[in-house]
Amino acid sequence: MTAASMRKTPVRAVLGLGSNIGDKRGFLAEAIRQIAESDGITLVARSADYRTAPWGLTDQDWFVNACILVETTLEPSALLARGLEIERGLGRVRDIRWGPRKIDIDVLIYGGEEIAQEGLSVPHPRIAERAFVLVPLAEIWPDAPVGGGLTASQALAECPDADTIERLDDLQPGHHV
Ligand code: GSY
Repeated sequence: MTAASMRKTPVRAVLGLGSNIGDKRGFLAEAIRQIAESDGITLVARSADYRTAPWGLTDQDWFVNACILVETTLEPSALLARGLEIERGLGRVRDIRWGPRKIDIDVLIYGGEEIAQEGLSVPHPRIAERAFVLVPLAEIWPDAPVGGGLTASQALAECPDADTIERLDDLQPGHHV
């Protein structure tokens, strides 16, 4: 880690995770474990896992989605790079846009900052229209700033497909969906 990729004061950030191939909940759990063990990242809160209908390309398997709240001294680009590294390690192949994936790790929120860099827009521009993000996010941080002056719970109240999101039971040892 270079000094240029670090901040002195930790920033609250939210990462969104999703998977719709294979052991979906296992991929999420392993990704969260690796994020929590990363230098410069402390896990603060984890949402439940949610079963969600595919958005974008609808002719694909359902997803498991979750959000985590972290405190991080990594700069946004370094946080994104760490997520991509974990995705690659778990075997994600980026081929079809909006297509099936073993694991997806998005930087959704980074403090109250607005960031527009190559490959990184924060707050993520489509949070407010995606119930699969808003439901887990509002569970762990209802007042999260999701852009447009809205909080997660305010955006969720306006989100038409919020009732299609199904909370999954806490995992038992050896239990897979
Ligand atoms: O942007 C994340 C990947 N993704 C998802 C997802 O995570 N969940 C659901 N339900 N649909 C999705 N479509 C895409 S693309």
